[in-house]
Amino acid sequence: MDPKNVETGAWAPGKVAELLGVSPVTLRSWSARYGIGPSAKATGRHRRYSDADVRRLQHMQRLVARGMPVREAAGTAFAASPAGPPEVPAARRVRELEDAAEELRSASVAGLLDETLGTLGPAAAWTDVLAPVLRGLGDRWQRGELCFASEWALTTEISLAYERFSRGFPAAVPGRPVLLACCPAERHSLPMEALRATLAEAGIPVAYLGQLVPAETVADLAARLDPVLVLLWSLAPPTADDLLAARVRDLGRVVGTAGPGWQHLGDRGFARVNDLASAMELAVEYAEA
Ligand code: B12
Repeated sequence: MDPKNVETGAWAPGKVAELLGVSPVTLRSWSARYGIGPSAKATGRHRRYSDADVRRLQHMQRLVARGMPVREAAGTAFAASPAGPPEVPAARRVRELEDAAEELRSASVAGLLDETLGTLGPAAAWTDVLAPVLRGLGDRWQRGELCFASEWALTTEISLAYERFSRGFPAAVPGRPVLLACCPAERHSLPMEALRATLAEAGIPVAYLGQLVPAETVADLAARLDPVLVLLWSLAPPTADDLLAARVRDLGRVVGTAGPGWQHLGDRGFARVNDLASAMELAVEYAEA
C-alpha cells in the first residue's frame, strides 16, 4: 500500500481476489450485484481497485464475518463516507492476524499487515497489534503448543511488510545515520525492524544491519559510516554482547543498548532503551544534535 496517497489504484482485480482469499468470479459478482467495483482509472482493458477500495472490501468481509448479510455489508462498507471505513479495533486486527497466520493464508497476512501499517503507522502498529500477536505466539510456545509454522509464516511476513513500508518513503536526506544492529548471536530482529520503519517514516537516516551481525561487521561499519548513534539489540541475556558495545565506544561512537537482554548487566555507561518510544527519542536526540 503506497503510504503517500490512497487513490493510486495499484490493485488489479486478480491481486485483490488473492488478497481477500476469494475467487475473481466472486469479486466480479460483488461488483455486478452490489455496485462495488474498481473505482480507479483503468490501465489496459481492466479497471483497477484503489487502496481505499481494498480497505472497504476488507471492511465488508469483516462485517460478513460478523454475520451481516453480504448486500448489507457491501452497503455499509461502501457507504459514501469520505473518511472511508470506520476505525478497526486493535483487538480485531490482532485476532484477524492470528487467524490468518494460523491458517497459513500468507497473502491475507500480507494484506492485513500492509493495511495495518498504512492505517496506524509503523509504531502504533507495533505496540497495539504486532507485539501483542507475537507475545501471544510466545505464550503458546511456552505452553508447549507447536506453532512453529504460523510463527515463521507470520514473522517472515512482518519483516517483508516493514520492508515494503520503509521503502515507501523517499530516502532521508543523506547524513550521518543511526546504525541499528542485532548482537552477533541475536536472531530476534522484529523490534529493530519496527524501529527502522519508524525512523524511515520520520525521515531520519538509518542503516539497519539485520540479525546475527558479526562483531567485525558492526565495528567496521561503525567506523566507516560515522553514525550519530549505534544501537545494539539483544532480546535475551545470552546474546547481550557488552564487549562489542565497549569496542564500538572505543571507536569514539555513541553506543546505546536496546532490549531486555541487557537488563542483567547493570549500568555500563551506555544509554539504555527498552521500548519503541524511548528508542525513537534517543535516535531523534542524536540525529538532531
Ligand atoms: C518472533 C520470535 C521468533 C522468530 C524471530 C523472527 C525475527 N525476525 O525476529 C523466530 C521464529 C525466528 C524465533 C526463533 C527462536 N526463538 Co523466538 N520468539 C519470537 C517471539 C514470538 C517474539 C520476539 C519479539 O519480537 N519480541 C518483542 C515483543 C513482541 O515482545 P515483548 O515482550 O512485548 O517485548 C519486550 C521487549 O522486547 C521490549 N520491546 C518491545 N518492542 C520493542 C521495540 C524496541 C525498539 C525496543 C528497544 C524494545 C522493545 O519491551 C517488552 C518488555 O520488555 C518471542 C516471544 C516474546 N514474547 O518475545 C519468542 C522467544 C523470544 N523465542 C524464544 C526461543 C527460545 C527461540 C529459539 C531458540 C527457538 C528454537 N529452539 O528454535 C529460536 C532461535 C533464536 C536465536 N538463535 O536467537 C524464546 C526465548 C527464551 C529466552 N529467554 O531466551 C521466546 C521468549 C519464546 C518462548 N516463549 O519461550 N523466535
